[in-house]
Amino acid sequence: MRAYYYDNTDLDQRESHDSGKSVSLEDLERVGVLYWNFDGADAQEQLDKLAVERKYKNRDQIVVSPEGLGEAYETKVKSFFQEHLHEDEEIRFILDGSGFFDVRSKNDDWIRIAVEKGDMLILPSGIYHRFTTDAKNYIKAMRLFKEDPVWTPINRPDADDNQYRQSYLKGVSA
Ligand code: KMT
Ligand code: NI
Repeated sequence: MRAYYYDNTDLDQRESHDSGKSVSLEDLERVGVLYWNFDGADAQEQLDKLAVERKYKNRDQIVVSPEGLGEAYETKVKSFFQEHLHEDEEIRFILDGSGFFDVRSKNDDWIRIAVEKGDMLILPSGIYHRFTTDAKNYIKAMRLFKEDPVWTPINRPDADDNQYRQSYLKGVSA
């Protein structure tokens, strides 16, 4: 994992867009984003332990690639990249491949989080974010959730008055 400020050029979303300005784990924590790296022989065990601690009872797997999604691939990639939030955490464990999660900083700039195999990422409910594959066009991820999966994205600015947005903003300004 590497996190950095997005460079805001007009290049394709799948390019790295690395401004050269790094973002630390502490900076990520300040906006409510949690990160772990689970690798080695006990990666699965580490993941299962976290899932128990945080009460993530359900999980599934998704492959985002032209092979995995067929003709829907380009449309899916575009829709994942629409700025949105959820009323639940977005919890992803990267099983293979790579991609980019972008989250908004406190100053409303984009922070790009480049993820690869072994990366475990939790985005808090109420944070504006988006996702894209990178130029390799392949990522396989486990999606975890507490109860039944609810993937409903609420796009910006429709979610500005949402109660989860409001409590997220209170939490990060505290
Ligand atoms: C999401 O919600 O943006 C996704 O699930 C993207 C694929 S997971 C790497
Ligand atoms: Ni999302």
